[in-house]
This record gives sequence, C-alpha cells and structure tokens, in this order.
Amino acid sequence: MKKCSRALGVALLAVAVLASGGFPTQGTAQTFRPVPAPGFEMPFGPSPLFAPPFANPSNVPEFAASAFSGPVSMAFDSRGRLFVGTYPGRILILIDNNENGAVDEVKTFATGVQIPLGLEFRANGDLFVTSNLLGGVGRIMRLRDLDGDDVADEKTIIVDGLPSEGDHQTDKLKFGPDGLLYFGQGSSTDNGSAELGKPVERPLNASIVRMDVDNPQLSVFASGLRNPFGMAFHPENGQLFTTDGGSGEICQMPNCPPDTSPPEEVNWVVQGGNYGFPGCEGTPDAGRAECSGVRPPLTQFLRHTTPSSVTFYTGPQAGDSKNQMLVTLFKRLGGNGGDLKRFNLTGNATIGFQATEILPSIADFGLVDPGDGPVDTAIDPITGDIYVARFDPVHHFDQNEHHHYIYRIHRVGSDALTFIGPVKPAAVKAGSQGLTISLFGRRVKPGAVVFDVSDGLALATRPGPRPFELLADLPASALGSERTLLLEVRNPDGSQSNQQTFAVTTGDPDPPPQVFPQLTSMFVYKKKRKKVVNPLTVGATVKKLRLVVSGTDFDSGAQLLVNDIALQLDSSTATELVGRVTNQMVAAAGELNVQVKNSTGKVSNILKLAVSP
Ligand SMILES: [Ca+2]
Ligand SMILES: [Ca+2]
Ligand SMILES: [Ca+2]
Repeated sequence: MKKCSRALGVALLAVAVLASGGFPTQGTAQTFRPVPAPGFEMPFGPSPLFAPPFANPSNVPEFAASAFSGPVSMAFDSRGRLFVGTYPGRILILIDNNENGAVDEVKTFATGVQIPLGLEFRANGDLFVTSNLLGGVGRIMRLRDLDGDDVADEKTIIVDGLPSEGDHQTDKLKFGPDGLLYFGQGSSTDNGSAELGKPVERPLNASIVRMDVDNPQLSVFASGLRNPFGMAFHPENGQLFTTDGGSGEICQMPNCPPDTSPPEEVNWVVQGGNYGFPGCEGTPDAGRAECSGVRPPLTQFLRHTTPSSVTFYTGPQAGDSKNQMLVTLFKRLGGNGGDLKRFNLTGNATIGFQATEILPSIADFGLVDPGDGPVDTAIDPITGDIYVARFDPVHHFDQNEHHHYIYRIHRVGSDALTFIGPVKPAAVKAGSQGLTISLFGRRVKPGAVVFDVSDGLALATRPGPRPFELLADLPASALGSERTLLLEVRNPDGSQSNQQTFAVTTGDPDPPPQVFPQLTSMFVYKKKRKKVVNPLTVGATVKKLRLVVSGTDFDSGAQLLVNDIALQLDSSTATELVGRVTNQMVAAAGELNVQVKNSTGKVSNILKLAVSP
C-alpha cells in the first residue's frame, strides 16, 4: 500500500505525503456534509458518508475495489453517455436507464489504460485518453469501438514515451477549435532541481503540448506550467485556460519553517507563452530576472489547494451563468478549497481576461482529508447537469471506506423538465429534399413530438434505434431558403423541452464529422414489408425481394454491400437502407456478409444473412 501510495502521489497531484503517513489517517467516517449553493441541488445520501446516488461504490462496484480504484477523468459522448476513467485503468460507461439520477448500468468500454487522467472524444467518436504507467512514461491512446457493442476493439498508442517518470504526469487532453489535440505535461521536479536519482526537466515537461492526431508531431504550445492538470477551451472565443499547481509540499512535521510556497493558478494560455515555472511562480515580480517575459496568472488560490479541473458552464441550465468558468480544488486546507468554484470571465484575447469569483461556490464537497477531493468536472451536453468526480486515495482505518464518487449537480427544479441535445445533422443546404434528423432527449414523455417552432409544425416523430433517441422528418417545405429553424420537443401533457437550432444554409454546410455507420438489424421481404422472407433460399425469384437494413449514421451516399458488392437501393435514410436482392445472392447456400459503407469510406459492422439450401 505504501508503495502504491507513493507512486500515486508522484503521479497524481502530489498527494504522496497524505497516504504515506504524513497526515493522520481517518479513524472515523467522514461527517462533513456537502453543501450546494442556493439555486442548485446536489443529491447525496445519509451520513456518515453522504454518498451521492449518481455514482458511488454501491452502484459502481469498480469504485469499491480499493483506495485507488476511483474515478479520475470523465467525458460525455455525443449521445450524452458518461465515460469515466478509473485510476487502475478501466474506462467505464455509466448509464442511468430509468432517469432517476442513479447509475443502474455499468459497462466496461476498455481495460488496461493505466492512470487515465484525461478523456476526450473527437467529433468522429474516437475516444482519446492520456495514460500513465505507474512510475513510468506517459502516453496518448486512441480507443475505437468499431462494431458498436460499447467495448473498444481497437486500442492504438498515438504517442508514447512522454516524460512522466518524475513528479508529474501526462494530464488532461482537449481538442482545440483548430482540430489539434492539446495536453498538459507536468514537470519532472517539484521546483526545477532534480532530486538524486530523479529525472531532470526535459523539453516537453512543464508545458502544454499539441499535435495533429492524424500526423502526430509534438510541439510545445506554452511553457512554464508546473502541472497544468485541468484545461478547457472557451466555448465562444476558443481561448485556452489551464490550471497550474505550484511547487512545495505541505509540512506536517513539528516546528515547520514558514511556508513560502507559491500560490496555485488558473492561466489564460497563449501560444509561446511562458507561465513562470520554475523560477517565477505566482504573480511575476518585475524586479527579478527570472520573471522577464513571464505572463501573470488569471487568478490564484491558496498554496497547496491543487486546482484539478477548469470547465465552462454550458448547456440549457446555465442561463445567465452561461460560460462562467468552473474550477475544482482537490484539497481543502484551513477552510479553503475542496469545492467547485465559479468565476465571471470578462475581456477578450486582445485586451486580456479578468476572472471574478462568484460566492458561494456551486458546491462544497465537505472534505475532511486534504488528499480526497474533486478531480474532474464534465457538463452533460443534453441537460447541462454538472458532474464532478471525487477521488479518495487516502488510507482510511476502515478499508471499505472510499469516497470514490460522482456528484450530479443541477438547478433546483430542473429534474422535472424535458431536455434535448443538439440535432444531427446540424445543417442542410437550402433547397434540399426533406430529411430525417436525430436528437437525444432526457425525460421525454411517451407520445412526444419534435416541433418545428419556426413554422408551427409538428414533425413526424418516432423513437430512434438507440436509447433516448428521437427521429423526426423535416419536410422539404421547411428547407427552401436560408434560415435557422428552432426545434423543441412537446410532450402530450403540454410541457416542452429547451430549444435547439437547425441551420438551412446557402452554401454547403460544414462537412459532417467522419462517423462510422452501424448496423443493428435486417430482414428480407417480398413485395410488401409485412411479408417477411425468412430464411432466404437458394434459387429464389429475386424480382420482388428487398433487403432492409436498420442502424445509425448512414450518410446520404451510403452503400448497402453484400459480400462487398453494392445493391441497387430503393430508398435510403440515415437509419435505413432498402436494397434489391440479386440472383448472385441466392446462387448458393451459406452466409452472406451484409455491411453499410458511407460515402466517406467508413464501413459498418457486418451482419450475416443466411441462405438456406
Ligand atoms: Ca437509475
Ligand atoms: Ca466493440
Ligand atoms: Ca505561473
């Protein structure tokens, strides 16, 4: 345990001293009650542990395994499903099927991704993750689920050998508005000078690094950041903001010398910027040579409180607080930290930015131990609920007590509302034919319809093939000229969701991301859809036979392939293709490979169609 604890401290947030005995371990369970700000709800259970119902060791058994088996990173996919990385290296999908605010299904998407401190989806659905070998190098991996079974079947190391053997590691990662992938790479040392036998600082340490993941050449974007653990791009101006943890450990011995450690920081990070580490942490002192050219922090926190995430508040619940900057502090020391802070951010990239804290914090997690706290924050893209992961590697006397939690924080009353996420596709060229759109909802009631608010038109609506998905048909009459349509969902009881937009453009809309089509089912019919032919037989008369395949993300040029040969199509939508059965298909008994290929070249999983003698 001690060895693990030390390695954890080295790898993550420098909490080594906690678990290895510098602090008193907790003999009794936590008794401090979490507190949300007025106007927010943060459900949690009874004392002594105040576990949040959304995710805790009772409904996410992985979290109960050990002091280190908690969540360290989170990301939502485009369907609004929460992916969570655990310290030992599992990527879980946490699902709340009955929408009661508690996870009731846990899927294991991937294993063997050690210390996955960052998770990020690319627009095409690929999942990127930073991973750190215990006491070893850092790497960036790409995980793909090619057959749609929610298990990654392709794991590719995109970058290996990152300098993570020292005090800090490869941190979170985010795609920028330029399509490049940015990640934080912490320092090897505490304060710039290597201890005996420890690695010195190397060119990528203490910096923000970026690359094109399709052609991974690394370049340093900004430097002088000791451990830029949290990062986020502003949703409107696209500027980069990162946290930074200052040097120095907390002294827990008797007769400590005065603590002169620098403060903790959030920085507005620009290309080529120097943020001070190691010679000039905190507010630069113009009189010191080491501070020449160093950019000052955007905001600062009490030393050692360890900022662990920065996130912008987006989504339908944000309201007047839209794009406020949210920051978690991992540690609570002297009544400071262990909370989810929020800031108004003013200014712009020309004149600079100013951050003003709004009190009280959105949530105070009621921490006792200064090595047990929030490590990541993510916003549900459909509801705007705020999720905060708490990781508790502190050694407790009760071996079963681990505050490995994910809190769900939301506006008071919002659990009674219906929400919808972004519409796919998001745009079409004016003059197009009618098309089917897809959206994911929360708390959509049976019989609800997608409503075109701009035209006062209820759209033909049906459930999609995936949970919480609705499909609706936009008629050509709505797509005649350039404009932005407002769409919402209306429930039979008269309640309605938030609104989303759909753009009718004069030029070609932005090219869609490179999605992979997925096949879920198929059947063959003769003349009428209800006359299902099962099985297909050798030598059948094919003239009136049609093969119907259902699935998702078929693009407008999608082909229906049988043994790699495209069928002539009778009809085509994003979720269904109907093709004409050929003589070749019934020439011999056996199995046919059925697959969908998008115009982008991306192919689906394969379903087998039997041909009986
Ligand atoms: Ca549930
Ligand atoms: Ca798979
Ligand atoms: Ca700094």
